[in-house]
Amino acid sequence: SLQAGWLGQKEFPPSLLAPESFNHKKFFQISGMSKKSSNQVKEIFRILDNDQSGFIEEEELKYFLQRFECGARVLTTTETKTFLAAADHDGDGKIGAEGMDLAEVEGPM
Ligand SMILES: [Ca+2]
Repeated sequence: SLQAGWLGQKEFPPSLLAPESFNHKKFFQISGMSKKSSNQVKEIFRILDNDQSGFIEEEELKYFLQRFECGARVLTTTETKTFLAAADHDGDGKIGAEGMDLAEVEGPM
């Protein structure tokens, strides 16, 4: 799995990890993920796509934080749905397109 260090973090600030506090835009900003190359974003996508279906489904997305930090909590249903809705541009209920959806999550606050 990925580690916080992979994103240039020693550890994530508690504000990102507290229940119901997850904000994908803040996460992408603080983690530096928005500055990663498209190849790096694809690597993240492959790891998040645990069953290699080519899509990140809701069931996989809720483990988002755990992919970066061992022992991190799972996202709540609300957080997962909000994140998914932001990244799911074609409305099929999952994140696809080789992670490009994921890269485009970053946008105006
Ligand atoms: Ca999948």
